[in-house]
Amino acid sequence: MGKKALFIVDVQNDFCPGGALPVPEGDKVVPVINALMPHFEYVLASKDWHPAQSVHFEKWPVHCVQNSWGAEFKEGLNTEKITKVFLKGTSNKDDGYSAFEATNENLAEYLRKEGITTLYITGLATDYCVKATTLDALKEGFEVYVVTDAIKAVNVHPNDGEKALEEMQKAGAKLITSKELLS
Ligand code: VGL
Ligand code: ZN
Repeated sequence: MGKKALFIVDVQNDFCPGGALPVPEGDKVVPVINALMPHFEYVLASKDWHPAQSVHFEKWPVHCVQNSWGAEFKEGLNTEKITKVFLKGTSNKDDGYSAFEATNENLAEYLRKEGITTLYITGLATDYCVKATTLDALKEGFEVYVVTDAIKAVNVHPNDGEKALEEMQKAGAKLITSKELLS
């Protein structure tokens, strides 16, 4: 049987209140994700990891610049449990929303090498990097559960988060709550 991994998308200071591109209630995912960690052998994370200048910053305020405070994991996240970090958004020529576009290590290859077939996706933001990572995971043939109380949306438009969830489900993602996952 395939192995499962907890995947934490972009839980970084800049995406939380007080950061450069705050996701409303972005910090609320931290205790939920921390509670899930002990139940997984593999706890993988991505970081939005932009060069100081990027076309990405024509759409968004400057955020998650490589090696800056804003790009660090959100305070309180149990980072000692994280077994591997995938850096994405590293090109100055595209957005690089998906963790499958990580450049320090190829995520799909890593998962296959470890025999991981199922991802439980958490983090920020539902309507951008969580969505892009989920859709790419499905395209690559992985089974995907999105943990609905462990994600938060930017909601540039009010229903973007809900629409993103529908889109992920249509593409084959399953929705689960952390309570269901822990029971
Ligand atoms: C993200 C907007 C810009 C995300 C990253 O992590 O969802 N959103 N860069
Ligand atoms: Zn970004």
